[in-house]
Amino acid sequence: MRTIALFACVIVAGFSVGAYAATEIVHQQGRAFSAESITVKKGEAVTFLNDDTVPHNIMSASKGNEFNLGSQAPGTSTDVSFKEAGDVQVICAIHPRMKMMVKVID
Ligand SMILES: [Cu+2]
Repeated sequence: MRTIALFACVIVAGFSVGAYAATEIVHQQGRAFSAESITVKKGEAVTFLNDDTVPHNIMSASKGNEFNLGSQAPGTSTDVSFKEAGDVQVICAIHPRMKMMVKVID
C-alpha cells in the first residue's frame, strides 16, 4: 500500500513539472478526468487517453476550440490541439459529471 501511495506522488509531481511539456496527457479512469484543469500553449496538443473500462465521448462547445471526438473506446487515445487562447470547458457527452478545463495561453 505504501508503494502505491509513493508511486501516485511521483505521478502527481511529474504532472506539475511537465505543465508546459509539448504534449499533455489527460487520462479518463473511473468516469473522471485525471485533472480538473490544465494549462497549454496555443497550438499545443493534448492527448485524451481513455484508460477506463467504458467508452467516453469527449467534446467542447467553447468558442474557437470546438471539437467532438465521438465515442472513444477503452484503450484508445486522441490528440486535440487548441487554436484559440481562452478557457475551454471539456466535457464527456455520456457522463455529465465528467468536466475539466483546458486553459489555453498565447
Ligand atoms: Cu464519459
